[in-house]
Amino acid sequence: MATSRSKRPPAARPKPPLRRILIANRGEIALRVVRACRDLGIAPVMVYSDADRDSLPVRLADAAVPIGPAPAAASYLNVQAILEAALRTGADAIHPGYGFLAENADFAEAVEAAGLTFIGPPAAAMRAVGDKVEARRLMAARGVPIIPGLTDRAADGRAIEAFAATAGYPILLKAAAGGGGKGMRVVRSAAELTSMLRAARSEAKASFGDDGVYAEKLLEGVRHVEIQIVADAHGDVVWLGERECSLQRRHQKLIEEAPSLAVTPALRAKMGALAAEVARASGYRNAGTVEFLVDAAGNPWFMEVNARLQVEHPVTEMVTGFDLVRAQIAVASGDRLPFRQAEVAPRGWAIECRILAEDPAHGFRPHPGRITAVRLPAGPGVRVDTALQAGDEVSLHYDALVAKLIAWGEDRDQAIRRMLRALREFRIAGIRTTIPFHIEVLEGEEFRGGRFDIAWVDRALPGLSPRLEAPLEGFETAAIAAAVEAYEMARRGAAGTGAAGTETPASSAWAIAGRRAQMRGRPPRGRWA
Ligand code: MV4
Repeated sequence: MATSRSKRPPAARPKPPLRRILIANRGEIALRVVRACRDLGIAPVMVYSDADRDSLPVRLADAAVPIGPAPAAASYLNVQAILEAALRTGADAIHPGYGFLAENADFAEAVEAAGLTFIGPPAAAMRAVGDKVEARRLMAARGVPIIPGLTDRAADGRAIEAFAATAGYPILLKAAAGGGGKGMRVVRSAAELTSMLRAARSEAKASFGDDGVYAEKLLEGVRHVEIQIVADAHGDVVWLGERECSLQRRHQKLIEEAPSLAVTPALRAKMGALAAEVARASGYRNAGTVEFLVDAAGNPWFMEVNARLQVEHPVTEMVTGFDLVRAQIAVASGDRLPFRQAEVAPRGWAIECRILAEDPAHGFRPHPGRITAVRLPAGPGVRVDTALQAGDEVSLHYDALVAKLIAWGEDRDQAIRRMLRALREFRIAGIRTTIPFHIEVLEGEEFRGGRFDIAWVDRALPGLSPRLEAPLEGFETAAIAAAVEAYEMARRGAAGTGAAGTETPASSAWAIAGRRAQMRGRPPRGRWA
């Protein structure tokens, strides 16, 4: 798809370059933006909650302003405190990261009203894609294939029943104001419709303050494939290829890769052109993602637009070589995009594993705690996006994402090998993480053969779980060694060998552990060391 300059808006007023950017976020994404600012000679300013005072992005920023207690509602969602911090520190722009206020059109508007630049899409574009029913109508009118279904909010069950009568069950009820899976209900027969509609409406109301619901045909055996786009204020839209995001659990993505095994060059060109059309139709600017479901026949179906930089943006950066945060800052400053469509030539393969503070051996239950030590992987083709430091507390106040591990290779096999190497080097002591899950998946035939869809993780987990038990922590190994030792000595003592308890035989568990540790020049720490 050629870059279109046909409907170029009036030349944007030249803006002065940005000198100070306030980062309204925390953790790895805040650090990612701090680093982009440094690379551009821009001063990063952080805001932080009481829980993040000693965090790495706060330490590395030029200035940092406390904005409230740990709960996000009182800090990272506190619009007034964030705007005041920006004005007080002389920032001229705000980068929202992802989550928190990133897709809040009222926040984007408030930032601009305060005379600051919002580094993200215009509020109007956010609103145009934020209502799923409006977005479906808009995209259908532009020839973008939408999933078969209603293009109006259902007033009652009748319109949905009429749709199901032609399309057939199962259907999927979705929240009009929704996204991300909240308020969704599968309906498998007419008999279920009334109760499912009631449930979808109340969940939509609770999640979005809007009980509007509509229906689509349920697509099964599909993959989630999304296209990265960047649009500037001069009418240019560039698409940067796809990301395969099917490996997820309860709408939390776990592994992403670029490119997707399910996308041929022809499908890529088609989806890229569709994504650029979605951007133009909604008046989009800045970085964004157009999500599609791709069915088994290779047809793309528009799902929704994510009006933000996404967690998984590094895989696109690794294969394209472009810095997406730099591109965001450039277009927010009014500059032209730093790359043209003809310069986008993805190379190799990139995979991202999301390292979460969750225990995959026990249903991915949250595993907060104090980080006692971190050993980061590195080496050829390995990137780690994390703000984690020894001493940090991983709390339940925020997202469970503690690190993103990204591996690049000339081909998918090399990327997988490098990822496995890096996963095995990685140590985060003090909490359980999803690292063992990633190792199991990447070693498996199904992932290697590309045989997965959006339901794969849920199907595969029962088979993976027994192999996910975390190796023992050092102190656990020591405790077991002590117990075995006590038992052996008691047994020898009872047998009348004499010296039990007064010396440590060379063959004792403690002695063996101690000698192994000496060989490595440090105290015994067990398998996790
Ligand atoms: C669907 C679908 C199947 N058919 N729509 C999930 C979140 C939101 N973005 C829409 N989602 C889905 N919409 C139709 N008509 C399946 C999903 C879906 C899904 C999509 C992508 C990645 C993971 C998913 C997990 C469950 C359901």
